[in-house]
Amino acid sequence: MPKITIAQNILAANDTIAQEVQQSLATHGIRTINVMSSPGAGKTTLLERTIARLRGEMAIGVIEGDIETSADAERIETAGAETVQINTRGACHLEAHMIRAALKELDIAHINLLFIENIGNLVCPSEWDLGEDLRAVVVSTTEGDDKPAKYPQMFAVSQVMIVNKLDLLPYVDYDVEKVKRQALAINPQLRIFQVSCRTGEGLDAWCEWLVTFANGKS
Ligand SMILES: Nc1nc2c(ncn2[C@@H]2O[C@H](COP(=O)(O)OP(=O)(O)OP(=O)(O)O)[C@@H](O)[C@H]2O)c(=O)[nH]1
Ligand SMILES: [Mg+2]
Ligand SMILES: [Zn+2]
Repeated sequence: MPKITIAQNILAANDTIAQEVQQSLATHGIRTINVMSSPGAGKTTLLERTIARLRGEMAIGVIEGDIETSADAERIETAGAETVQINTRGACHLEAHMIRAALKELDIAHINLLFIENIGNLVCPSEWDLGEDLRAVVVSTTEGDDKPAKYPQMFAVSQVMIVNKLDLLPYVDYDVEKVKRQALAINPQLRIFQVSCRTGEGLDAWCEWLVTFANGKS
């Protein structure tokens, strides 16, 4: 049907640009993570905490995707990483051509590790290849423990899952083991981190793994 054909053409065009982005990142020795989640799971907070811990060890760049505002990019710059804001003006996911444009604004000769914070949305960001090396999905204890089962595609295409807001477990009905079981049933290779960006719990393990990832070892 025409609609489906158009959608496939758009995705195919996206994949071609994503390959170009991937090549350019690889040429510069940059390792890239596409960070996805529902709105408010804690992507920006996780990046702020991560930058604070790792900025002495490596040069981190961030491409911030938001529908509107540059609030998240301002938070990231304050944390100490070079940042480019993309405002999609309505689009609910990032596309590879946006990343290609954003890379022109970054000092890519000096960046080791690049984060792309995608639009808060558990659905269509999973369909758009951005040329990244790895996809990470953040879930949090305030959003219900049925998300992997209800949004399986996001967990199928990710290599890493971060369960955030562990500090709120006493106040919410959230079974971390159930979430892990659901996610691993969809994707047995998923690497899982359990953190609280509020207390710092679990962030050492996450940052240690990031260092090996940035060095191309995982
Ligand atoms: N209690 C608690 N709150 C947290 C934690 N991590 C983030 N938050 C709070 O959750 C809210 C949303 O965090 P953000 O980091 O802005 O979430 P986001 O995923 O970047 O949101 P969008 O960019 O809008 O999709 C903020 O009020 C954070 O302070 C945590 O570990 N514990
Ligand atoms: Mg954010
Ligand atoms: Zn979308």
